[in-house]
Amino acid sequence: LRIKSWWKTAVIYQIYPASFCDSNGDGIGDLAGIVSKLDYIRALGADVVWLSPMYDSPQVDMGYDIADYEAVYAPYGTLADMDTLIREAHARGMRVLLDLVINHTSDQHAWFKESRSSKESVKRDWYIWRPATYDAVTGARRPPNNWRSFFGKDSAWTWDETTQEYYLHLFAAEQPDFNWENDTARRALYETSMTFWLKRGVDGFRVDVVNTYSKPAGLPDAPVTDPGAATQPCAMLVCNGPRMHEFLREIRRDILAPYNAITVGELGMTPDPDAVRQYVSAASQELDMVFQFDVVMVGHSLFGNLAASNASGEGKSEADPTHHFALPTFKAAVGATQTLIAGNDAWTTVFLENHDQARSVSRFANDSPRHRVASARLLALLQACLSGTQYIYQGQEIGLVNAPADAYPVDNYLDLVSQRVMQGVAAAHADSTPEVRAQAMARAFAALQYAARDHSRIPIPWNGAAKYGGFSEAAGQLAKEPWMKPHPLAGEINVAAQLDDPDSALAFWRKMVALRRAHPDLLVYSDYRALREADEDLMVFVKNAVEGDDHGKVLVVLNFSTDEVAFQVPDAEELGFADKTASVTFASLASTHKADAPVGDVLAPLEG
Ligand code: TEU
Ligand code: CA
Repeated sequence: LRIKSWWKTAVIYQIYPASFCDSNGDGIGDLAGIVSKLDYIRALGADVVWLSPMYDSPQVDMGYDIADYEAVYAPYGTLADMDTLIREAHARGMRVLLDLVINHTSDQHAWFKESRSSKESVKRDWYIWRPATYDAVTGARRPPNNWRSFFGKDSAWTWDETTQEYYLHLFAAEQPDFNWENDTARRALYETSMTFWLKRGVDGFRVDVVNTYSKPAGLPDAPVTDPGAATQPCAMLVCNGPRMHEFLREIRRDILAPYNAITVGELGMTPDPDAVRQYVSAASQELDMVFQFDVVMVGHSLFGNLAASNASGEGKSEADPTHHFALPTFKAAVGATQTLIAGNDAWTTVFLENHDQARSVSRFANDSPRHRVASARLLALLQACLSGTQYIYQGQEIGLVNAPADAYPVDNYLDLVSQRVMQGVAAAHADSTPEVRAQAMARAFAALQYAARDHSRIPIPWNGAAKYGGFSEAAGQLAKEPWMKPHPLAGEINVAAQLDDPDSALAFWRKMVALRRAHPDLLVYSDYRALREADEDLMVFVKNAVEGDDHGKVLVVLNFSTDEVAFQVPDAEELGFADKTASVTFASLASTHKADAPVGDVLAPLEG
């Protein structure tokens, strides 16, 4: 039997503050803009909002570099605006999650400034400082170990002139890693990042890189996978360190439990399902749910390889940037996350997008003008029928696609990861012929067009007829240009155009959310069983309710190809009915590729 909780059937809508809605026309989204759209989010059927970081920050990594946990980034608003947002959400029966970024702070945080000021500083040990090592032959100064930052190919250590030591940063140099081994530091971090906000009424947190706080003892070198390179990928070594579970239990017991606050952890680099379970089984008393990376990593290797491709530009085959994976790979990844729930009390999430991922229609389906609405519907139906807590990322509900290459040049990409990819390829080809260099740059740009984080960060087009796609609609003609160039397709894909269109992606998403709410036992808490796993066109699965009023099965058939595909309806045995001779009644079966497919037909519980 499944343990039931409000947050398991919740639908959580992620907001990226800079790009959601600009209320005052300065070109940057803000908290007042979010409040003005709460009714829109509620009408979609979502009952929780998760805000990406809105804290004071120099914005080197769009707020994932926090300078003050207890202050709001001024362009977004004030603490009073946050209080209003929390109150207005609660007044609508909605809950609010904040982003908890505690692996690192900004280098502009007062604690780090104090830590780097002197080796004698009382906060020196709040970050991870180590002396240099020296090359035995040349005597050259080298970092304490060979770890490579997750952002690019450079060392995870930066030399500090003032105190003549290196500090560790798994991400950008402006994001120094916090020293979780120091008890005083850890408690101070809990107070400022969590308790401060719990007292103000937030309902929980999305926990950034939730498995990197505890570092391996002695900070050993990472295994050499890239001979010749000075630094090495260290992800498998630094993730899931020895004290991780202890820290998460401590947070839950001492900080979150008194407020009944919930958590969803961002759990990358943890492919082993047993390792995942340790974080999310109810018995562990750590996190309530996690984002697994299985699905969003599908087709991502072109981008990943480029980011790490060597000086001669070698890497995996990048010949065809339009075809990145076969459907069975995607289906297997979905299946891997679904089985987490089966047979025990762990829980997972359902998501295809977030602020680190390009748009799902472009990545997993077909974003051509002819097929993109059908693709958005297809992916909405898929997600509505998966077990776990459903997340929708802003703009996903209107079927936004990646910015097309011809209308969105490389200069429009502002994310530091994208810029590092382009700089890395340029540097690697500094001595290549112009022709080879141009080819490499074109290939890198194709990778950005497919997988860059920028696509999901483009300002939301609220109204295709208004200036800048209506991102700053409230300010009208006085609005400044948004911080990122508007979406080139804002005229065609925008909220206003979909609000009253029953065939739109938005209308379909609303129906899917309602459907999921109407059938929690069948869709949210049910067991997943894949059929026809090798089929390259169709995704076919059965959901089995394990209990409840709508005890039964549902067969889900999704056509990912652009053609009509003949489908042989499974018999009772393939559907998994105990009585193999049972006669199966199909209430209906419809293709989401047909824009006129009535939703009532899309889901038809089967009684055996
Ligand atoms: O992301 C962690 C993470 O794994 C990403 O760096 C991911 O590998 C990358 O985006 C793929 O291109 C979290 C946040 O979600 C991300 O926005 C931050 O940049 C990062 O942590 C550092 O805080
Ligand atoms: Ca603004």
